[in-house]
Amino acid sequence: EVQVTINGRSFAVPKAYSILEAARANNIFIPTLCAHPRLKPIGRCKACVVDMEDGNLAMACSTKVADGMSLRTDTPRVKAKAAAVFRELKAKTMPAPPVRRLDRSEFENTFDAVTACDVDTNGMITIDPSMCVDCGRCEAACSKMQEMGILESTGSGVRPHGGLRLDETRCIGCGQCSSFCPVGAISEVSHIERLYAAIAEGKTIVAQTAPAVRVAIGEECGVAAGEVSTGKMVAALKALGCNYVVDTDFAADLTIMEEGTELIGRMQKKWAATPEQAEKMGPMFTSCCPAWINNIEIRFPEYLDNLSTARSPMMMMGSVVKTYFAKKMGINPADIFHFAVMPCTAKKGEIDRMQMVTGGMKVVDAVLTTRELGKLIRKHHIDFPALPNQEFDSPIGASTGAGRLFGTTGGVMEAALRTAYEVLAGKGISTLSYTPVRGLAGIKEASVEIPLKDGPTKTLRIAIASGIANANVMMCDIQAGKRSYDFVEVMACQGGCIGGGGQPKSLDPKIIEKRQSAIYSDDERATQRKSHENPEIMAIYKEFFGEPNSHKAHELLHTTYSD
Ligand code: HC1
Ligand code: SF4
Repeated sequence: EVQVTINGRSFAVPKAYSILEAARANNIFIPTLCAHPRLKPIGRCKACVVDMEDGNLAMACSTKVADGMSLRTDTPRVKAKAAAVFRELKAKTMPAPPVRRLDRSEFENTFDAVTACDVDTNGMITIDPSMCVDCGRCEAACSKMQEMGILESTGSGVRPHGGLRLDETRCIGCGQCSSFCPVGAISEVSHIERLYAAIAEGKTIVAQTAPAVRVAIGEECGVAAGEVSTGKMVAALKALGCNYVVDTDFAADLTIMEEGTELIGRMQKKWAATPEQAEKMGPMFTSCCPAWINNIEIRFPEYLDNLSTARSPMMMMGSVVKTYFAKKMGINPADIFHFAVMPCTAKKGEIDRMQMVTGGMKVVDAVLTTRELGKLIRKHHIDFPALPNQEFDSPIGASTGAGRLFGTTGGVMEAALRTAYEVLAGKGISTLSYTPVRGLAGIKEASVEIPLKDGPTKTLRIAIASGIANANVMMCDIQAGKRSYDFVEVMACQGGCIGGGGQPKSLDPKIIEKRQSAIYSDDERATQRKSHENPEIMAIYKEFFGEPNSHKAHELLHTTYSD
């Protein structure tokens, strides 16, 4: 017999044993595929690697034990290697997911055992260290660009800092790590299977598409960067099996009506208050970016009352699809599968927030990123550039230039000003393209003079932050009394949603500028450029909501936050 130490525990085993036999005799799991106790070692699958004391890896099936040998079967690189072997084999041999059966194969059981503990997720992004090549990009995106510091490169695959699981960290789900990963080791949590399942169940499929998707989806399927592909995107979604495609931009216009009314209400109180009281009230923050909401809940909970109560356009659209739209179309809301195509990974978490359950229902059933839609278009061999343009479906498919602007940093502010100024001043803002809020600076500020129609001229102090690092700098300054505003727009990704963590991966250094120019040109092309002029918005208030901020609007279009 010889003495071997496995994972810090010492065992006496026959000297003719392999490491694998020694481990099995002592109930220590080493994943294998080609090895079989009644066959001589084959040594082909290479899933059984173990970490030797000298730093080398050895194959447990074909390495004999030796007296005093010490090894580990539980290190990250060993687990990652086994998971990688099984994933590769599965990809090669079983392109479709194996059907769940009672008599699961040995391969399936071992596959689950080696991969389940390995993949880490918080419902928005997922990390598979076995695919990681340690390039360091995700860590740089998270720690240097976003200044979140969630991830670390360990030399044997990326992991959250401090040995935490992802959902124990302060990750906000922005997904920037996934958009920079060159191998897919960090990716969005896929919702493609949800869509396939709903189609198979015969549900009525309703898609909505975010403002930033139409200026980027082309990059995934053979169209030049900076082109607006709205009509082709709608056509592609119909070709993929959607019964209806409606426009998140319509809901962005709806957001302006709700959030703009809320802002006017807050400002009227602020302007009537003493300067000290007004200062104490602080700014109103926009609430459409879910990674920003996660951030304020985690890091600045004392400002939760300063968040607009308006749900994001995506969630407003969900409520509208399962109430107003379902009724108009004569469809039982329970038979609708409603998914959103978003440039964002955090949106996958937003749909699961308990505050979003409306009438006992989840209003958005799945979120596909722009990248996932690109994958589907390619997988189904849809010739995207050749598709004829198709229109969004009425009565929730019309948008104004203001709604379209939401896709870029500064866009929500610009859209809100177009409407709020007009309501307060009784006449339109002099320039529709309001340049102080345009461009890609991380923090932008302006003071807007508003001659009130029934009183003096008032000043609205506005600011815009894009990129969560800039937002956090701004927040610390606000806390310290170094900055003071009335209305602040925050988007967690640089450039706003056009630079979202679910957007196409690109090596073009000017990619954000190109997408931003596409958004501005889409605004200029619009027949109406102010949210309150959208005829379908006027109709939905007349027929369904009554007034902005009405009781029904509060129930379906507003929310609360978690502290
Ligand atoms: Fe966005 Fe929004 S603009 S958050 O950036 O308010 O994701 O595009 O859909 O909801 O409209 C994202 C984009 C998106 C919402 C809108
Ligand atoms: Fe960091 Fe954002 Fe990735 Fe979370 S999602 S790990 S915050 S880059």
